Amino acid sequence: MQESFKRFYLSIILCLCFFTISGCTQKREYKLSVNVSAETAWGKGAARFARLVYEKSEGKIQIKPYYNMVLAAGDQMREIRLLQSGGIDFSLNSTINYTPTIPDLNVFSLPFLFPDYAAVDRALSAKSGEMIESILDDHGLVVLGWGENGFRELTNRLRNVSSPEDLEGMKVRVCSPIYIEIFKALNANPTAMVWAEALTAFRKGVVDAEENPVVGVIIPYEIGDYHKYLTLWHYSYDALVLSCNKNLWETFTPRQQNLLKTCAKEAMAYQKELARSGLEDALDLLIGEKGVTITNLSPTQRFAFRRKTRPVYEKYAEQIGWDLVKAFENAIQSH
Ligand code: X2X
Repeated sequence: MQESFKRFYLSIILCLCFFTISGCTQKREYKLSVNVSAETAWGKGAARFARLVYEKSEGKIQIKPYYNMVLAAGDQMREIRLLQSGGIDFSLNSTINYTPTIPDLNVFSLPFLFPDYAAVDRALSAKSGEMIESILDDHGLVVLGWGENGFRELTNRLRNVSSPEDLEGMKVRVCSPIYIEIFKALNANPTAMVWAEALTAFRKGVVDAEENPVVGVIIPYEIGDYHKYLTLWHYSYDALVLSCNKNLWETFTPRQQNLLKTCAKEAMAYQKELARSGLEDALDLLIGEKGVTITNLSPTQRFAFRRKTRPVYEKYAEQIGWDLVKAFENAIQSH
């Protein structure tokens, strides 16, 4: 009698194990979280990734993008927690939004670190890129590819900004602590809010200024309707990381992992191309249709901002660790 009970319980346990394991690998649909709308380059990159995976896996791996941060109830700074815990399977998010959880990612946002896109590409394909991927891995995330929101430029509704003095007292919406410190160093009045909240704040004129990439965000969200001044200052770069929860990653076969990485690379190359092209057209549209005044800073003008924000750079480099920061600086200078 006791023996048959034992066997009965054993078979139940085996069945549960079987269903749990097969349940993990045969999930009907995986969730991919995105902070912004489907119409942005960022959103289109996510859709391309999902479609490529579906096609190349012959419908076996289905990934559904969820836009506008709905999976994290609009809280872009906390999405990473859900990704780490498995509440979300994949995410295409800005590294900025992960910095409260992984402060090392602030390296991308250091003021005036990257001079241009070529420098970004060098940094991500060098040892610095590997170092960042291993940091993300230590936090339970597997990097599948790098996309790009772009260089963050300044828009405002009050006046032309070409020197730090012009920013004095200006109420600027930002999204993460390093940006609060940068704008404080410039004597502005920064305030942090998530993107959905920020859009209402621009509409109502509750804040005077914001900073975001032109093609990536300013155009699709029609910021030119509220802010008639744009300063091209390239003060901070915004990378997007396409990542997967590590426990989930381990349920995929090596072949599937390979397929996911290949699709991610292809989708992110497309996404970057969208984000990088079209700047000239975007600026023409802002000037012609929205009546925006554009200021392109000269190297001397840019240097005035750079000098004032240098203490923030050094403070954050200390926190991040100079070995990581130096690895980025070396890759950027290596040409
Ligand atoms: O919140 C922002 O400014 C945005 C949309 O660029 C990010 O998600 C970092």
